Amino acid sequence: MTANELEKLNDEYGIREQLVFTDGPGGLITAEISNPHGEATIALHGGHILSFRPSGQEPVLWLSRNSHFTPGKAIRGGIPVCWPWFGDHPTDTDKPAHGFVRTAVWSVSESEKLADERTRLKLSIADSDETLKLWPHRFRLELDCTVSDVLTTKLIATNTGSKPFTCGGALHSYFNISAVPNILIKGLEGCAYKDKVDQYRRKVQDGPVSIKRETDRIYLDTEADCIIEDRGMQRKIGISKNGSRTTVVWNPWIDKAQKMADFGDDEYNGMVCVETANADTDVITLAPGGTHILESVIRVEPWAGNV
Ligand code: TA6
Repeated sequence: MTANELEKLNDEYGIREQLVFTDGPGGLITAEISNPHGEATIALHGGHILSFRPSGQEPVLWLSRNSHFTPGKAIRGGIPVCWPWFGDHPTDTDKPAHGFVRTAVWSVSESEKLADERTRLKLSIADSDETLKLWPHRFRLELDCTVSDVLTTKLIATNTGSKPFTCGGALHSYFNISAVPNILIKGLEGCAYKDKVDQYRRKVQDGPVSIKRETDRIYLDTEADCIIEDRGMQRKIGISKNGSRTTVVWNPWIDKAQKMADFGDDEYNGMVCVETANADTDVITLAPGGTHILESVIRVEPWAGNV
């Protein structure tokens, strides 16, 4: 984007003392949001929330020090938008994992200074010749994000075509933690899940989730809120959701981390993914003109820990 285009973007959507568009990492255009309640950075590349920090708190989202910030490549960390499928394409593994919107450039469609100084930004993307080659459906996808001491993110999918389509998706959130031995993830007790590190065997979650090895679990038919209790940081991260029946918990552990160029060898210990999704048997079908909203609400809750 030229300096002139960036200036026009700020003229149209910038908000004095709250929201400015700038050349971010790798020259990607990012929205820098800061208000009295918190701050966030959102890249137009992928509609990707890179960071979120409530005032007075440590960063809530994790971002790899080795992440790419390159057109056409996914960013490692923050909240990747996985759509219109989660994970590998159901029938063609030559297609990009987690769909194609996280590596495409989104447009700014709205910005707003809300009551009591909260900040709202809406990005959007629609079908194109490129997307139609990968997925033969017309769509509009919007990321509607409100930043305060809470990060509210809505992924709004609309079928703008003339035939129904079925889609999965996720807000694939990476969370910043003190160390994996210090955390418990609560909310998924008793939920059925598919264990990707054990040949997708179906299991039932017994008690809170702790991370002691590579963990990659697709919890199905759950609308439950989750809480990451981190006794190392003496904080809890609350993740509530709407329009989502799948929660995915992922930590690559050592071997997988070492195999990923965009993931530091030792970084597995400082992160965990708790993803707000619709995947596997929870995918959704949209009729022509239909809309679906996948929402996640992320907040830091006071520590009253006894873990
Ligand atoms: O959400 C967990 C997962 O599906 C893992 O299986 C792992 O592949 C992770 O997503 C990251 O995928 P990515 O394509 O971003 O490397």
